[in-house]
Amino acid sequence: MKKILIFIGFTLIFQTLTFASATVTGGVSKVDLNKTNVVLDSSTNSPVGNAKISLPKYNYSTYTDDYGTFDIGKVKGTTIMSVEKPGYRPFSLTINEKIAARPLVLGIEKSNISDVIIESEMFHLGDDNFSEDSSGAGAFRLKSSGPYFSKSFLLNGNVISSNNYLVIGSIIGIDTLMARSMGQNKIVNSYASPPEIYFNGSKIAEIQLNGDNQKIRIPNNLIRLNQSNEVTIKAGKNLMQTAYVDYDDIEIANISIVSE
Ligand SMILES: [Ca+2]
Repeated sequence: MKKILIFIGFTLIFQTLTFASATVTGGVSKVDLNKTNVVLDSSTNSPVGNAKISLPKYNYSTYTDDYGTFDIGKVKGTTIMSVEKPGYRPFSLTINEKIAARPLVLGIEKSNISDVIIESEMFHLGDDNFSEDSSGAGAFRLKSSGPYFSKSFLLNGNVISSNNYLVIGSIIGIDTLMARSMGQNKIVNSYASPPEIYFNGSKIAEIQLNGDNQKIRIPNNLIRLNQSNEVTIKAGKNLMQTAYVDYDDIEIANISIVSE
C-alpha cells in the first residue's frame, strides 16, 4: 500500500510538469505561454474559454477568456484552485505563491458519460483544532463538517465492464509521517494516521500524501448496480494525542468517479 501511494505522489509531480511543458498548437498562438495562465483541452491543446476558475480561500472566482487565459491575483501560502467547465471533468490544483508566480498551463479533460461527480465543492473534515504548522493549515477557510464525509449515488450499469476510479481532485492538511518526511508540513513532534476511504463499507485506500488528482481503483465486485452506492472518507487522527481524540483537519475539493 505504501509503495503505491508514494507512486501516486510522484505521478502528481510529473503531471504538473507535463502540463507546464505542454506543446501548444492552433488557436492559442496569440497567447504567450511564458507570461499567461491558460486552460487548454488536454487532448487537442485548444484553449478552453468560459471555464470558471475558483480560489475558495480568497472567495475569488473568474472565467477564462476566448483564448483560455485568466488571472488569479496574488496568492499567499498553500491553497486549492479549481477549474470547472461543462463537458469537462472537474479539475483542481494545489498552488502556493511559488507556483502562482509562474504562468499556469492547465490541461483539462473532456468528461465521459459515465463520470459521476460526487462533490464539486470544497469541504473541511476534522474538528477545527489544528496546528498552524499543518500542511496547508493557512489555507483552511471552511468550518469542519465533522470527521466523516459520506455520500450516496447511483452508478450506470455499463461501469461494470470498465476500470473504475474514485478521483480526489485536491487534498490539503494531511499530517501523516510520510507527508512530514516529504516536507509537506512543519510539524516536529506529532503525526497522524492517514485519512481512510471506504466504498460500500469496505476500505479501499489510505491517503498518505497531500496532492492533486489522486486516483483510487474501486474493485468492481464492490459496486452495486441499480442500487445506491456510498463513498465515505474518514479523517485521520493525531497519533501523539492520547488524552482526547484529535482528528487530523483536512480540506478536500472535487470528488468524482471515472470509468476508463
Ligand atoms: Ca484536529
